Amino acid sequence: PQTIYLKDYKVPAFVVDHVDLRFELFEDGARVHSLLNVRRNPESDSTEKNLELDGDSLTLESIQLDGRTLDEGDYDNRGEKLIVPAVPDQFELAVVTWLEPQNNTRLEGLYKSSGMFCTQCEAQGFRCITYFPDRPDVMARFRTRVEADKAAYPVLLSNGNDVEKGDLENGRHYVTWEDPFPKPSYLFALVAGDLVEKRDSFRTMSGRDIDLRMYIEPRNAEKCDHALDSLKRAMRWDEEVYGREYDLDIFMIVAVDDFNMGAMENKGLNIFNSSCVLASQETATDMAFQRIESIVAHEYFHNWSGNRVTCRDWFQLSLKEGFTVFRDSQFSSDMGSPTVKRIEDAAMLRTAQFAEDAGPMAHPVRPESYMEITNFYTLTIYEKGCEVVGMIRTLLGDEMFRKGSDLYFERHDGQAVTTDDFVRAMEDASGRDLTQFRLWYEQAGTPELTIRDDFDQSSGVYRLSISQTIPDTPGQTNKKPQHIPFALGLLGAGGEPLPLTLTADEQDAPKERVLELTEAEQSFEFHGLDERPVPSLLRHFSAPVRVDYPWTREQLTFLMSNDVDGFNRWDAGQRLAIDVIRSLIGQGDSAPVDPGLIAAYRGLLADDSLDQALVAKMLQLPTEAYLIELAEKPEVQAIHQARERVLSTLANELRDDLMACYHRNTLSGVYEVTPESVARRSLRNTALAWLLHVNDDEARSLALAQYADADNMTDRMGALRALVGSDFEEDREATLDDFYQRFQKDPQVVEQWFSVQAASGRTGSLPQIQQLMQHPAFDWKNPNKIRSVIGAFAGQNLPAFHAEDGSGYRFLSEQVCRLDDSNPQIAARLVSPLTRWRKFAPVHGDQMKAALEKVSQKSGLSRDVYEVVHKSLA
Ligand code: DPP
Ligand code: ZN
Repeated sequence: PQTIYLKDYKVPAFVVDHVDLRFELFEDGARVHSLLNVRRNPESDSTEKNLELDGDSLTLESIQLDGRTLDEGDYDNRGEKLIVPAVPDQFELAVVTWLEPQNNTRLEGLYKSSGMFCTQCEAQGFRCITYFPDRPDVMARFRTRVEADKAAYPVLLSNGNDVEKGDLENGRHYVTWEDPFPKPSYLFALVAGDLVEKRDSFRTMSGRDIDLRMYIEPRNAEKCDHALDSLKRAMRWDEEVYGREYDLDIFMIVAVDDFNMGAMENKGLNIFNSSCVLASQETATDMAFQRIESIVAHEYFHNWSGNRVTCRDWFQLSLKEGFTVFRDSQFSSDMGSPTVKRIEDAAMLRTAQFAEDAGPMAHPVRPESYMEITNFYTLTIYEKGCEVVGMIRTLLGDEMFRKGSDLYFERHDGQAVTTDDFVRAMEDASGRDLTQFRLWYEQAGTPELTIRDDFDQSSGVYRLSISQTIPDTPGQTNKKPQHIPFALGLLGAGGEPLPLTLTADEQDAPKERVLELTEAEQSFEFHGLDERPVPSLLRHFSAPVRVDYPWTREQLTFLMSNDVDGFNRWDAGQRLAIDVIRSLIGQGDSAPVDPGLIAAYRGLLADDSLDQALVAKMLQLPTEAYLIELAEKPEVQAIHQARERVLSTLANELRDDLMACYHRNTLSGVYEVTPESVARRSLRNTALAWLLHVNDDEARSLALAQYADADNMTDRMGALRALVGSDFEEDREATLDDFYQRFQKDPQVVEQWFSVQAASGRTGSLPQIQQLMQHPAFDWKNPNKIRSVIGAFAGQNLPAFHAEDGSGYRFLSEQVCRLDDSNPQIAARLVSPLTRWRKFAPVHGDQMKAALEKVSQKSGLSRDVYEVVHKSLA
């Protein structure tokens, strides 16, 4: 496969002003008639005479230029390009292609999902539909006529407004859609199916009434309210916080079961993976409710950050994704608990994005090259990209940041632009120089801050010395220091926040500051202190960096209960637990657990006056994945055992406190997804899980009762998960059976049933996984089923996946090879746990590498998997 470089970017030689599409949909295939209005691009100085179009897996039926049919000798149709030589400066090109959506297992382009037709065109799916300059900087107006059998496909949708409809011969009908906004082909969408429509409406800030429509299969009719409510909240929020109003008269959401990603922001016609949009109290957990709210908002926000202003090329993907993730996390934060949202985002980033940034696929937020763009829909582009936007806001302040985003939207509306254009708008609006800050887009790798301090009693000066380094990553060495906003506070012995006085004569200094790190080594002095303070470093996780500071356990315990920054209270608890777990690695099953940790957790459990949402987060022990990420040459079983030792000790020692916590947080009344009730359910279910982890008999009865009586999925799943984590084998099996019987008709719940088993050590051994894959509900063609069994096993059931006989690795490589032929995009995601073989101790690493080599030897390997495997072995 070929590598594509950012430095080779050229503006397109031709532009397309208008696209007229006609889809004839049949059971054995689809015929696509496309009519393109093409003209030479005045902004290009290219003298290129030939028109180059992209095409993938298409059968070309005919091609006409200005009405003249071209013969095979008149054009060149090789591989993934169709070249029409010596075209005029302006012309019409009519192309007819034939495709087989019913056999499309890649789920890119036009395909079928439970009987309906749907599309996925980002990043390069449109070329699987017709020949087209399939690149985001070619923006055209689309008119789309969809024709299909009326009984089987009563609903026919595409982007924009429906402008015409009618009946055809042979029981067929058609609807024509027109999208007034020029858009790149990746935002094209089409849906045809037997769907139920749910309607709602929204009045915009300028008083326009927007028709909101959700299309679902009839069995899902009762699972739309949450998405529609979330959508309305997002629409209102984007008006209030960013001044962005919706621009079409209709906004549509469609749910499909077979989908490679979470959702897609097609103009006016968002298509969602069912698992990211459908919810009811009985079938979706609190986490799912929150995830749906944020994904619905994310896709909606793309209408401005992505669609109205789009990307010039795919190297700029974070322009829309980083910014839109930032916007959706601000939104979630405003809808719920800001501290909890920050904790969740930071935990994910530190566990998974830091790992990516330290691995063979590490790449900058704006990559320089790729082989297969779908491999770059990564945590770095999305989550680190979001952090980068967040740091700009921290540096500029809220008001300037809003001015910057207004300028960005105004200046670039209708354009395809770069991350640099985004930064420039922020600079121009605020007057700040972000030259050095741009390195965040250019350099891969996670900056590491080493922080040391000293206190001079006689002068009352406390000095912090901070040095930053950025590790080498593939293709990048000797990196320059980055511009890092570093928020901090200092605490006195009684826990009181102290003023941060930077010069001896400063009056009324603030109690929190954002220091700006720009050099490899810097130091800061704080004056007027009577005693050595306890530093609260990198508050709110103000930059995506690692911090090395020699905290003592006493300091961490102190910060856990005294810091005014909720995020750092949580972080101190995590660091304390990590320190204790690490010290137990390899120490056997009777090594004592630091009583300080037990006391700290007891304090958390007992204090009902604390923000319960924060307590719920603080009670979660650091995950195995994060402990592995932090370790050098980790041995997974040893880490697992040390963590288990701490978990069991806490559960045994705190038994009565956990019981009290369980009962105190039993809710009565109607189910609602507020931060308070989510926290209470989370606390209660954590307490239950811990108690069952040590096979507490009373907890077992509580779990069985909770399972049977639950009126919502969070509690039902909480009880099931706790039983699955216990040694009560009969209860576990009986409850799993009951759960399946109850919900077998609901694919989204069956996926949860798969993953709770695949992720657990007691139900997810390799033979059990293989058995789950034989289950009638498992489906090789459905990405959600693959993720919920194979993905959950390799990503969450770490002791089983990392079994020292290498069986987990071999299993994964076999599944990747099998999937590579049918769905390369999912195969390339699935292989990722193996790619970090260099990080692990040889007991793991050697066999992980062997498993990767096995994949690399498969014949006809897809470009997607090839890129990941070869970069990992390089
Ligand atoms: N652009 C899509 C998104 O919203 C891709 N999944 O992230
Ligand atoms: Zn997105």
